[in-house]
Amino acid sequence: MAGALRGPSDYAQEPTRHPSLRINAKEPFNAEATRRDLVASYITPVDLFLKRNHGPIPILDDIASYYVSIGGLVDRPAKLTLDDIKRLPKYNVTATLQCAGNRRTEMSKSRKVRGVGWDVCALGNATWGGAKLSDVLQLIGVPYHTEITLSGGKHVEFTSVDQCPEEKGGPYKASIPLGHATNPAADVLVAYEMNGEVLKRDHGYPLRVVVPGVIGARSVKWLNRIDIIEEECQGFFMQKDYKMFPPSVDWDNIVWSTRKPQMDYPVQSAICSLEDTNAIIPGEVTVAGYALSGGGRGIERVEISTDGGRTWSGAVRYQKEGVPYVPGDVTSDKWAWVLFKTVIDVRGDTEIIVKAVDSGANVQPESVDTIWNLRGILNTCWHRVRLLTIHNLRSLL
Ligand SMILES: Nc1nc2c(c(=O)[nH]1)N[C@H]1C(S)=C(S)[C@@H](COP(=O)(O)O)O[C@H]1N2
Ligand SMILES: [Mo]
Repeated sequence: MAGALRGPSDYAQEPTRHPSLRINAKEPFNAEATRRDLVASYITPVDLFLKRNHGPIPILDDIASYYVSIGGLVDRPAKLTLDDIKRLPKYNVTATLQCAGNRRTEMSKSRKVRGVGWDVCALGNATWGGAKLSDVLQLIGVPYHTEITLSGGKHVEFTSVDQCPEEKGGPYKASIPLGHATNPAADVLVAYEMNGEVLKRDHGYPLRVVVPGVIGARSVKWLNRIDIIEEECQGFFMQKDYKMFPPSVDWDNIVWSTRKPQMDYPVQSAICSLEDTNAIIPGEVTVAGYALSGGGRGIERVEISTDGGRTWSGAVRYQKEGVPYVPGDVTSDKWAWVLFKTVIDVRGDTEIIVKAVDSGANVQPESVDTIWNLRGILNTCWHRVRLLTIHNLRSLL
């Protein structure tokens, strides 16, 4: 079966999806939760979790003959079945997966960008169950904390089975540095569970990679191969996509090779209890949403402004009920978002702004123009929503 493993070439056998999802593209299927659904719980239900695809969803249900081939620059190439992976120590890692295209629609309003439009919900927070990639690689003779192998391997490439137009019908691929892959503390998983259930087809059944703290594009679903390679993966999604260019670069002057593939995501936050524009009755308004950063950095502060950013007040951050959130503490989920909440008193028309500060003291940029890029990735500018008061509504009720 492996080697010849290939997903379908059309969309005749897609899984069923939750009706409340906001669909941004049907084929390939790209959908996000509504804002309120997304922050209703710390752990995102699988049904409401971001679905981000570049081709039809593979069907790999012949588990008896399924295996992952591990090869490239290694002394002991191997074929690992699902059971082989499950025999390794199992870890449950709560990590937020965020697509680099999150908030692209908003960036496109400043100046047009190319790519699937996303509101602020192209992410989700799940507890992933699986083996550590560092243990999988150790099994085939690559020790922990290896930056380079004797045969010159410096990157770990993940290859899927889906047919992506960008790869001319070939599979989705990505790589991460070998030092990252072999660092047990980086918690990179070869996952077979999501929120305690068998991984769903939409999310990579039977096996996917989860690279915590890194843009979603590197967490390859429907894993077919793992290869130790010399240079980073040359696939489309590493070399011709998911790179951050400055606003001066456009389609007529882009030189893709001048940038590295994006890995960590920067600090981000968004308000999810309100839409972009809201009609409200003057009084108390709940401002709630999420904040997260990449690279395992925690969230130091989440702040709200109602005067255009002149003054800010802190919002309460939380992950688990009854446990105070302390960034960097063992009680906190290092790779996961924090939710925030605050109540403000609104008298008249108001713009509410949120921004977060991570534990590296990184802040979100004020304006989208300074980070505009032609692919519309990593829109992390201050998130703003507008409240328009309906002054007379109360007397009508
Ligand atoms: N095989 C494969 N893996 C993939 C993709 C894909 O299209 N094919 N999309 C990537 C992108 S861009 C993102 S953001 C995440 C989304 O994962 P999810 O659909 O489980 O939320 O998967 C990544 N892994
Ligand atoms: Mo993505």
